[in-house]
Amino acid sequence: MISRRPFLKKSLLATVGVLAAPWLSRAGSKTNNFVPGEKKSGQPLVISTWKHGLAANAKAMDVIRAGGSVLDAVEQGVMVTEADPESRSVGLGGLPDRDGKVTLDACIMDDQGNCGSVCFLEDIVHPVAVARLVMEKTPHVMLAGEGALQFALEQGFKRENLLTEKSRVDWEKWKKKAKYDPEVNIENHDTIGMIAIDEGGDMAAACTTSGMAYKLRGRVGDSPIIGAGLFVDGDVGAAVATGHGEYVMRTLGSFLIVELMRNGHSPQQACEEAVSRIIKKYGKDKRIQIGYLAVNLSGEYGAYSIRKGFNYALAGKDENVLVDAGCLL
Ligand code: SD4
Repeated sequence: MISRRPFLKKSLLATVGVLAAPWLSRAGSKTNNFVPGEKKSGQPLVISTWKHGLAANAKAMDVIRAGGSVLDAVEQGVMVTEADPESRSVGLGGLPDRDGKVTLDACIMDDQGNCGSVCFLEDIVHPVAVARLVMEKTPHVMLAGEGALQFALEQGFKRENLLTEKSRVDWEKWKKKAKYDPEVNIENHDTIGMIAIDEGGDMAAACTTSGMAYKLRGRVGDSPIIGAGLFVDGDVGAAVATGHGEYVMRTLGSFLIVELMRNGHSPQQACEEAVSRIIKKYGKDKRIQIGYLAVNLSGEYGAYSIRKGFNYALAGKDENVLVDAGCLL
């Protein structure tokens, strides 16, 4: 059996009874138990960032249990978070930019290398669904701003005001000082990145966010950038990111993790290495937080962040639990 000790040393299992779940033993392995290109997950697994991932995972797992594809699962899973006005960093109710506009970034990718993305999109509750149509109905990967909105409207999406009263009031309060001071470690207040793998080893991932609160107008983060906020390679596995996107973009974090797994790292080791590289390069003194999740073709997974506070939702066939990730600092 794969040893769990390195993982357990650094992380707390947040729910009683989790240790009984056999699929959890696939966490934190320091050995890589997959052969590139060989699919052998055996059992479905859905993993996603932060507490809001619990509801999203539940939906994704319903889709998989009903025989749906992993692509449908991740899309419909993260749409739960996009539609929830209480998730203040995703979709409806997301905190706005400095000018009071909610602007959304999202992407989706399957294990055949197909991917679609939208960024700086306004007035559409489900950017991930638009991203999927970019992937399926256009020869492009990414649409931005006005063009993305135009495409969404052409595809039948409806325009909606995404700035809820709660987010408007918070923005008005913020404007009094107008200090740009991103906080990314607040539960239920961050990007959702999700990876799903089914029994046959098919894999897909999605990522969706309103980005850093009170960002400069026009700012786009890592979340819609294929290779930064998310990456899937059908021969290896997948990774997703959350946190200060500028550092994920500077290090192309998700692509890096997948390449590390290709070269022999376990998902846990790969997440740890990607986090250490950020700290080596950009220093410990900044208030940056990044969290990564990764899954390989065998359904082994890893999670790691720069500092304390990052948690993730993990669902197997019968369980769906919140777990605190290990961290470097
Ligand atoms: C961004 N990565 O726009 C996103 C924000 C986020 O946790 O994930 N916060 O930079």
